[in-house]
Amino acid sequence: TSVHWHGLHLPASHDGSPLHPVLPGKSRDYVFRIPLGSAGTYWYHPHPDMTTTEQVSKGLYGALIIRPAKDPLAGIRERLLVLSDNRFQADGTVDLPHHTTPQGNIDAQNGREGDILFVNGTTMPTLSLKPGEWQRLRIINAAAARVFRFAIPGQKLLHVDNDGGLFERPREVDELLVANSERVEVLVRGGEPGSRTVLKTLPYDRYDIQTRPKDWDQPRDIVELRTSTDAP
Ligand SMILES: [Cu+2]
Repeated sequence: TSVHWHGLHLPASHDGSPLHPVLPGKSRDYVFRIPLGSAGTYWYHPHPDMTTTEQVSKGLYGALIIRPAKDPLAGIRERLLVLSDNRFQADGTVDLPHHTTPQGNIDAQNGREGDILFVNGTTMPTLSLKPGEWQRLRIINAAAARVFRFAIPGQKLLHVDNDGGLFERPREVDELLVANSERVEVLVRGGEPGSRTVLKTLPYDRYDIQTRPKDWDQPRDIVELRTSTDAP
């Protein structure tokens, strides 16, 4: 295997590329200095030749947050959402068909996509906010191939960071396209006491026409945002 530090600027020999595998039974130390100005949301995952999909789909990855000495958004509650998808066989094992099988061939053409969407290893979690409270969502697209198109119906997203670095000023958007491995940070706000909204992903057609999944054009729910009845 190897550990690739996705998005960080560091010496290539310590970036866990397929050229620097750690062989079975061996170990290695990754040594690097993180340059100033790197504050942001990143992730790490294995990157060995040919077996990256298998290792990542079995859960070998995680988030990496680099904090600045002085954060302009300090004081805003933070949430980390690591998004992925996966597919399982009837016995519960991860479905990783060989590329010579029909499904394996589709995976090879489109990129492997799963029908179950995970957030931090669980499905459809609930985040609670206070009425009017802002929260900062650090979102990592750790799916192998899925492209998310985030939207909260009836609400704008305040896009503040992309791939490790706050913008000079926030961008107000109705939806946000986030490709695989991309990281975004958005601010969301609690609504009326007791109200509920859902962060969804809207359809995004990136498929070969012959192998488009049949439900590709359906929006999917990702996270429930529930506003408490507490005082703001
Ligand atoms: Cu990567």
